[in-house]
Amino acid sequence: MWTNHHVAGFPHEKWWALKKTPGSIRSGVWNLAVAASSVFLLMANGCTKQDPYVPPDLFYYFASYKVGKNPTTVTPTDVNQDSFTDLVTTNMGSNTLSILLGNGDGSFGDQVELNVCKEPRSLALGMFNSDPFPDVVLACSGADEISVLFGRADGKFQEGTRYPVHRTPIAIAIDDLNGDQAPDLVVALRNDKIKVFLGTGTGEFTHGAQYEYGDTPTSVALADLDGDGKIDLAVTNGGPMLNAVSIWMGNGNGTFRPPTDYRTGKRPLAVSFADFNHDRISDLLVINGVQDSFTTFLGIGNGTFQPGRDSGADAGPNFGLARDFNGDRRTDVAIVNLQSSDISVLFGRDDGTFEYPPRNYRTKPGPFALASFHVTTKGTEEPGLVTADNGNGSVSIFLHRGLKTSSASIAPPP
Ligand SMILES: [Ca+2]
Ligand SMILES: [Ca+2]
Ligand SMILES: [Ca+2]
Ligand SMILES: [Ca+2]
Repeated sequence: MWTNHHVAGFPHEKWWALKKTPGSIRSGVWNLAVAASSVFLLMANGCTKQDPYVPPDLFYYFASYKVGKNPTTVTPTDVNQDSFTDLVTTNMGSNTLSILLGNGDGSFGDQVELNVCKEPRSLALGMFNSDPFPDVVLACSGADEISVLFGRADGKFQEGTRYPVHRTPIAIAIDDLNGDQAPDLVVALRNDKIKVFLGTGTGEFTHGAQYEYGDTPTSVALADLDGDGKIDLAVTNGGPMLNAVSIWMGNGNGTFRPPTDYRTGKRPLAVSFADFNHDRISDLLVINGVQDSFTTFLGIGNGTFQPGRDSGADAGPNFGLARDFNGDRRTDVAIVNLQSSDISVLFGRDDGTFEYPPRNYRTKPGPFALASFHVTTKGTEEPGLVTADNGNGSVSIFLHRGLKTSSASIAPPP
């Protein structure tokens, strides 16, 4: 059992202990990675000496903004359609959403805090009705329901219908599962169930299939993995019986075929899709909450995956995302580490492995979730990062220094 509140008291010494005693058992993944990169350097260099790998320093801390208590997610979107990116957080400890309207320069206005359902644990955005304002659906883990909110022109949300689920919804994802252009929902319930809701296109949902499977689902993601036009599903099962990511192939009508499990690290908490090896086939990024690792799975293209490869993060990784941060066209990852209170940025090698060491950025206490965002929705400037600081009731903005600087700093010597 674990909850999302117990983050403030985690020791910060863990990372230092790891550095001082590199032989400790907990740093196994790290040591492997260090050993592997040393071998790589030896092989690459022959007899010549080369400086150890230094990860580029791409981001800088910009500002923090107050939100509700114990934020668990942060989602960039343009709430009021003014072309500046805004932020929405779910605050489990205060049963609220916080909406921060963007100023278009990386700064945000003060939060507007809205009372919502009990313990909003996660959020998905979609266009549920016919107006141009993004709508929200919440997995309300304290109320055994999902709650729909409709976006409005003033940047607030109007409460829609709540739908009961049985029970403890923990994660939610949106896509059109049955091809009728109306967004549908997949909800992971902590008591080993996956529940589908089908959208009507007018903002309402009907109850769809429910599957009993797995062990303590923790996250869901939707994408078409085999290119048949039917949306497929990935679910992390964080319970000790499974420690796996389950892949469910979609039938295109709101139902899924029985899943295939792929072994992850211990207690997988978050799954997302990325392309780590540049072959245009979806790969998986899974963040593991125990033993400080994350796992990448390279996709084969038919909805199946190669066995996962573990890489090390800092202490207590909780959530991650994949992007090309340094502009070398290789997909990198950024991970928030709940216990060590930092972001780790790891630079990809185009094969699902990463350069070591990562570049770490200190955050406020207990960073729980992370998103990348553009300051405006139309601009082409470099993405910033935003963390939901669970232990601090804030979001924090990290801005990108810009690719010109970073590519100069990583250019080989003449
Ligand atoms: Ca649909
Ligand atoms: Ca498919
Ligand atoms: Ca790929
Ligand atoms: Ca890259």
